[in-house]
Amino acid sequence: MIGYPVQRLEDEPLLRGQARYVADLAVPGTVHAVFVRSPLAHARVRGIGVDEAAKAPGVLGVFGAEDLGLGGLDEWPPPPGGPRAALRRPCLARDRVRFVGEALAVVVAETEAQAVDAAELVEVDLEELPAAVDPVAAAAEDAPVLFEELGSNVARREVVSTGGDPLEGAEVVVSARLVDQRVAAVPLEPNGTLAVPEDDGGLTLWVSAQAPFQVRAAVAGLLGLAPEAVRVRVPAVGGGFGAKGGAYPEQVVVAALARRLRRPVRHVETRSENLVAMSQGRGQVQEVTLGATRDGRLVGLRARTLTDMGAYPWRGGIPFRTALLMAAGPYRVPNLTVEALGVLTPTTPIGPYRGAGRPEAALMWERAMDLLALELGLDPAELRRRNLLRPDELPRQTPSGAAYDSGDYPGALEAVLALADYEGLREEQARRRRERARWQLGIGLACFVEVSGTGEEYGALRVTPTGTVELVTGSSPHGQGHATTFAQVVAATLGVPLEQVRLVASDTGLVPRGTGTFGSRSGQLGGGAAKLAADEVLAKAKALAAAHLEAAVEDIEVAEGRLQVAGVPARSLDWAELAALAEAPEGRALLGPEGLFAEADAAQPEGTYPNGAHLAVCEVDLETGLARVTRVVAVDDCGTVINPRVVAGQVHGGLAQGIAQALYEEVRFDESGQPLGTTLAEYRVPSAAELPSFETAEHPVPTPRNPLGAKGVGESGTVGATPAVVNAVLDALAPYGVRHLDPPLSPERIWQALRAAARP
Ligand code: MCN
Repeated sequence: MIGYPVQRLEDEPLLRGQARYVADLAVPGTVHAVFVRSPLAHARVRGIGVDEAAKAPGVLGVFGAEDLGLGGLDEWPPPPGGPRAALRRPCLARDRVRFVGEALAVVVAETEAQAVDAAELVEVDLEELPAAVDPVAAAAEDAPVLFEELGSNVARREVVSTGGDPLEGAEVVVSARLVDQRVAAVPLEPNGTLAVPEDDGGLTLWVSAQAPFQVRAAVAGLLGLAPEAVRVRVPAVGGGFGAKGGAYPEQVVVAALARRLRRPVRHVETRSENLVAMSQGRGQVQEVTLGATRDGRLVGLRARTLTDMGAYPWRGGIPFRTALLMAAGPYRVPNLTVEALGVLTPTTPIGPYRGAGRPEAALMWERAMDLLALELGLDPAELRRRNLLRPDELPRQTPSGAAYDSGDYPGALEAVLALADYEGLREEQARRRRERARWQLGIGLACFVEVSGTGEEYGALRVTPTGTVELVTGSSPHGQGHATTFAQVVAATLGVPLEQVRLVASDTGLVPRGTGTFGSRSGQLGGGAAKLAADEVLAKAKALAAAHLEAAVEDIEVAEGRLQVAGVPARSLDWAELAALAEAPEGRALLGPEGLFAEADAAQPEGTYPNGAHLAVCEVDLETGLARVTRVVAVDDCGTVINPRVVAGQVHGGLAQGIAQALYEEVRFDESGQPLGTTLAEYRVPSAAELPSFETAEHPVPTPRNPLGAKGVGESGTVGATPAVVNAVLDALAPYGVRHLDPPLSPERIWQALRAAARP
């Protein structure tokens, strides 16, 4: 069962259009909320006029911050001194707005159309304040500040260092300034909330989310309710990609409205709303210097990274911290000093977006490595070969606090080179260069290590009277295939068919506790907890079977769908019979009232470190600047693979998003903080037509840190693909004098660079 490419069990309703999302839920009497959002990036709120809106047809109420009296959401993870009250993200802005799209007021009406019309009538009186939109400008000492209490826009500063001058002894040094541009998560389904007041004074909250317990904690906390009084339920989710990982102000407001009005209240974002209100990702400016010996051995890294956190430090601390954690990359780099700044700007808040810090670190390392290879006149693969950590150098503690577990980084590189026919590609490239072909070929490599699966996760297993095995998990799947892969883990232990395992998830009324699905954690931690619980249930069932079949416990073995006395299929019990026995007096005497039930909290404080080597092949048209990706070969190490089909699917999704960042996507603002492009006509998300067929392979080295040996895989595609594609395009352009370009590598950017380089 483990390692078998089982078809996903959860796909049928999704493919048939039968899955229900927040917008599809039909609760009688539901009314609709529409938010009034700031049209300015940075302004003082002088007043909000609601009289006209309140009189509009169908309107039940118009509410501002004062009316609802809600507090704010704390920054996560907190900085060393704990979260700062002054920097909380308000649920509705009170006297200041700090980004275009920040919610200022909310209108509730019987129909959505009425609420939209009435929201137009709300008069917002704002006094525009100066804004430093560019994060580098915002970090300057004389920049206009977003929070007077902070006195500066620099919300975080951390330094990791091995001490001294990291470049001392370097014979060759390369430097670059790189911009890892801001991107949007763009899930097919935007954020949505449906809050239903219950007769007992509690609340059921349907949300499109990745971590229902985080939403419950925030909503209950801000509404002054006991956590149990808020039941958070997650129906089908149309993508989260990290951006649905935390609690949003809008969720708290909708919950407060349902209690205030005693009506079910729904809010679902429009696409344009989503492109300003949902947290965005990346947004890092990197100044990097790499030193090496003349024969290409790394001596040290010095870097200064500036992470745009957007208007509130709310969840921008996650990518900020992870990028720093991964500062040592997959290489043997004896010395490093990295200074990381987290800077507030009057823009949509930054939060975790698939990869959340690791793609930033990988782009920095892999661009710098290619520039170093160019400087040394060494093949990029050879430079990496000389510096990748070997298996015997792991486990390893890095100066930035990462605890690499296991892996064969050079093996993954050799595998990708072989799969791609690296030599053949270089020959083809040389041919096109010789012939001065219009379409030049570029080959890009990215070697990386990333972090996954920190913290803990809950799992419980119960055998029901029919013999169905119910697995309760604290993870909250939204596309990752947990119903399939967790069932494989349980089936592998208990010997039951997959269809006999039922996953219970994403409902705080049915799951006692949980962390959620993000940080590529669920396979190893949710699956790991399922494994621990299944082992315990199996031990209980074996004791029960031994007593009933009058055999020794050691002689009871797992057979297909049953337990039997070793080698004697006639003396066996199926799981329904075992469940009945557990309920009978002898069973109760043996197992206690819990019967065939076990629960576990899988914990993994150090996390695990997936790694891999990705190779991209691009063709670049010298006449138009168009770059197209013709091949992506990805070799990944996610430890023991539970389901190769699911893993390949996860890698495909990540690669698509990584390529999208390399070539197409970018969130841009003008100098006053107005977003340039809040529709999918302007924000360029590629479709399958722009992407090649992916070639993926696993190079697994199990981790010793969990019982499955699994590392994460949900994000690795985004970590490797962006630098691989950027490196490929720049490899094609290298003979034409273009040293570096920041993504997205649009035809215009490439064309301009070619023209500038060609000028004498
Ligand atoms: N798996 C496996 N063998 C392994 C590791 C994982 O078979 N060695 C399986 C797991 O059991 C799980 C899947 O692969 O079914 C992904 O596992 P994992 O890497 O643990 O990631 P999570 O399940 O925790 O998912 C989170 C991850 C993240 S962080 C983002 S962002 C992301 C992603 O998953 N967002 C997604 N994949 C997504 N896929 C979809 N469809 N939609 C999103 O929003």
